[in-house]
Parts: sequence; structure tokens; C-alpha cells
Amino acid sequence: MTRAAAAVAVAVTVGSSLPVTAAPDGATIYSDLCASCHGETRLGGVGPALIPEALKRLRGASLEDVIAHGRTATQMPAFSQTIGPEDIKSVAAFISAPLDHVPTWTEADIRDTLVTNTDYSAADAPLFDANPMNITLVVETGDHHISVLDGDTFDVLDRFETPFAVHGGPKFSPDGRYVFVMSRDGWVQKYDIWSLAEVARVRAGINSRNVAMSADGKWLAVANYLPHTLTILSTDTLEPAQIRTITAADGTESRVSAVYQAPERESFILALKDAPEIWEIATTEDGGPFFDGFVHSHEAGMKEALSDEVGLFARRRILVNEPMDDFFFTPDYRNLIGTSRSGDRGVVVNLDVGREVASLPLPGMPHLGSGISWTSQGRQVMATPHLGEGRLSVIDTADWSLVKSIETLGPGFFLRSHENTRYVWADVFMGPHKDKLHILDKDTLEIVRTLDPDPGKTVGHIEFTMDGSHALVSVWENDGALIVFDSETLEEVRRLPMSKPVGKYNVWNKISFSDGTSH
Ligand code: DHE
Repeated sequence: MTRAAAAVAVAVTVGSSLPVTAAPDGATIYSDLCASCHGETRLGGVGPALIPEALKRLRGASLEDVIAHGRTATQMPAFSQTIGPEDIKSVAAFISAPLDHVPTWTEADIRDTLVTNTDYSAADAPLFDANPMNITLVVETGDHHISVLDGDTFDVLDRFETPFAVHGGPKFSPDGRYVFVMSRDGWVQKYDIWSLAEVARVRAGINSRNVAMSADGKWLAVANYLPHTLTILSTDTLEPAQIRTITAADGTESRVSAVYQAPERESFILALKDAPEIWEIATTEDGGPFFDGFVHSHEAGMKEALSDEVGLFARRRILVNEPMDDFFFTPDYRNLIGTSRSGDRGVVVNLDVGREVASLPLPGMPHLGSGISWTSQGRQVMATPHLGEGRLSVIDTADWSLVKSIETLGPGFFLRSHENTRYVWADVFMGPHKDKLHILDKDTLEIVRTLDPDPGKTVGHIEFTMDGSHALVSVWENDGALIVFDSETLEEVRRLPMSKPVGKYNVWNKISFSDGTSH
């Protein structure tokens, strides 16, 4: 694009040549200074995509700040010496403007991005002495790396670079050998834990939400906001097996809020952002155990679920009253609870019969995706933090009644436990006491201790070792740390410096679908 063309109006090619117009100055500067790394289309290149979907937590002053001063631990330079504050403002405004068309990202586009590591060779056995089932990965978003931790000694076995801005939990192959990591720009990276090496990476979407692994380990589903698709990759080669545009029953397209793995059902479950539907996608040739009989289960007068497809990747639609996201699944994967759009209700959907079966008042934006379940005094309960209120709600999953509302020091994001511990750990970093952690007794449902591991610092996200003997906690700062606690005495036993260690993922807890952790 030339400066002259930009001075009139800027046409930026998006995917298969869809035009986007914007104010000339910011566009010109973008074209001159930013496009070589971030792409003429703003959809990313060596640098990340610069579109509102990717920048939404970085708008305004902080976006201008990044342009002016660069980003540490990345190749993003400081432009304050090159352009003035007004220019910075206008380029920030340009990249904050939405694209005026949904970009395409075709199978050919995906295939073109597939890069295999030519130095990789698959080891016959793990290249380390540590127990491969007790490996814990620590996603460090401060400098976009993952540390591979020995869960017994807490030694770092490897530290590898990830795509920019990893989000959501990496997903392990069922044998725990491979892990698949996703970035918000839609890159999927495959890493071989035994060989301590990257295998390949591919860009499966433009703006993505999360990934899910099929029960047989053959397929990895990538939920996308842009374009409006679910991309299913072969876990073996990372080649696309299916790219499905998400079209609701009324013909409108929807973004995918998240895709979840439902191992008991041999399916993926999709939360649709823009349509009152939940989708189930079969991951076996015969459609899996829950596709049969489904058509017979709907009752007259009820909103019905529809299955008009058969075989691998067959889709069931479950019609609900309003779009829902942020799902918690009961351990048998028969029911899910989703958050209502208003954020004040949990809606229970029975996946077998394919309809809403209960609704419970959960004011204060429950964060059901972080919910965990356990047995408390003989009954199966689940608990969820709330993003809008300092509270944990404990629910009986047999009758969906509220067992207890527990006041906390502030709104929290994550909850964690393990079969071998009597405690639940809860962070509260969404509020003023961002440095505190509550310890809750699973039976009495009382907070028994409040930890203050690093006063003044943001502390959050907990993961246990394979045997539940230790809890790993993040100090969520660029010069942060991973703190290892004895999960019985609640004493700190080790502290490792880390660069904003956002999330931690233990191989065994994930592949065994431990009740105390996210799936
Ligand atoms: Fe997440 C998981 C959605 C903001 C850190 N987050 C997830 C998942 C979803 C989700 C659907 C489940 C994916 C999975 O693991 O398969 N997150 C959202 C949002 O909609 C929200 C609120 C807004 C957004 O920006 O998209 C959001 N998330 C955040 C953050 O601001 C966090 C705290 C910091 C960050 O890095 O973006 C954050 N989300 C995480 C983490 C997980 C996650 C660490 C994995 C948790 C786990 O233990 O499995």
C-alpha cells in the first residue's frame, strides 16, 4: 500500500481481499512502520494480530504506551523516538478499529502456516529421569515461554518459547506424551515432552479461544472468534481435518466462546457466543455413545435438540433459551452448568436429553469454567468463584440446590483441589486483596486459613502435583515466581523465579480428569 492511497482511504486486504477503511494518518503510519511485522491485514505476521479482538485488554493509554515504549522480552521496539504523541494516538486508534468484515482463514491458509521443526526427532523414551506423569507445565506469559517442571524435585527440565499470548489450558495427549498449546492469535504448537522439543506449529484461526483434545487423542478442536469457525486438526500432523463454519439453526453465524472435551461422551461440546445453541460434535466414526437414541428423547413442547448428521464430526444442536458460555461439567459429563448472559444465573443443561433442566440464582457473575467438584460429607458438590463478588457458591449437583455461599476477601478467578487433599484453594485477585489465598475445608466448607504468600503482589491460579502432596501457586508479575506449598502443612517449601507464570498444568491431573482441576 502506498502513502498516497492511504491518504484517501485505506483498503486493507483481509484474508481473501475484504476491504477495511480507516482514518488516513493512523493507517499510513501503520503501513509504514507496523505492517512489516504485524501484516498489511493487521492479522499478524512475526508480530501478533493488531485487531480489537486481540487488543481488548490493552486499549487506550496502555496501547499507546506499548507503541511508544515497546514491549520487554519481545521484538516490539519503542517508537517514541520515531513518531510524536499525536501520531502514536492515531495509529493506536487505527489498530483499535474493528475490521469491517469477518476475515476468512481457509484450509489453504492454515496449511500454508504449518511449520515442522526440522531438528526434531522423536525420542524412544523420556530424555529425563523424572516421572513423566508428574511433569507440570508452567505457562509464563511475561516472556512467552513454558517451563517444564519435574513434579517431584521441582527442577526445570526445559524452557521453550511459545507463540505470543498463550491463553487457556494446554491440552495433553491421552498418554501424556505430547502437549498442544494455543495462542490468542490462533497458533497451535505441538511439543513432545519425552523429547523436550517442539514438533510443529500451525495457525488454526485468526483470533482463537481455546483448544480441546478428543478422547482417543486423534483430534484437536480449536474454538475461534475469527473467523466464525471450529478448526479440527489431526494431532498427528497438525493438518486441518475439518473447518466448520458455525451457522446457527436460523442461518446466522456465531463465534465459538469455547470448546470442551467430553471424554465420557467421545465428543466435543461447543459454547456458541452469538446463538442460543450448544453444539456437540462426535469424535468417533460411529458418532459416539450419546448420539444414538437422542432423537427419541425429546418431549413434545420442549425445545428439541437436533442431530442431522452422522459419523465422525457429526453435530448435535441443543437449543437453549439464550446464548450461554463458561461451562462447568459434572464428572459424568451428563450435565453442564453455563452462565446466563445476564451473569446472575446458572443454567443446567442435561446433555443426554438435550435441554435445560434447571436454573439456579448465582448473582455476581459466576465463573463456572473454574468450577471444581468433590464429595463433601457424602454429597457431590461443585463450587464456583464469582468474578463480580467476593464469594464462592457451593452447589449440590444432585438437586442443584445452593449448599452454601462463602464470603471471601474479594472476587476470585480460579479454584483448585485434589482427591488427596482435604482443602480447596481459592484466589481472590480480582479484588483489592489480590495477594491473598483462601484455604477452604472440603467437609466443613469453612475457610480455615488465609495465606499471604507475597504481600502486595498478585497471587493466583493453583495446581497440585500428581499425588496432591504439593500445591503450586503463581505470583503473577513479570518478575514473579512459582511458590510450592506443602498441601498438608500449608507451608512454603520452594520458590522459583518465573516471568508472569499465569497457569500450571500437571500431566497426570489433566489426563486422569482429576475432579479438583480444570479439564
Ligand atoms: Fe481465560 C482458561 C475464557 C480472561 C487466564 N479462559 C479459559 C478458558 C476460557 C477462558 C473459555 C477455558 C479454556 C481451556 O482451558 O480450555 N478468559 C476467558 C474469557 O472469556 C476472559 C474472561 C476474557 C478474555 O480475555 O478472553 C478470560 N483468562 C482471562 C484473563 O484475563 C486471564 C486471567 C489472563 C490471561 O492470560 O488472559 C486468563 N484463562 C486463563 C487461564 C486459563 C484460562 C490461566 C486456564 C485455566 C486452567 O487452569 O485450565
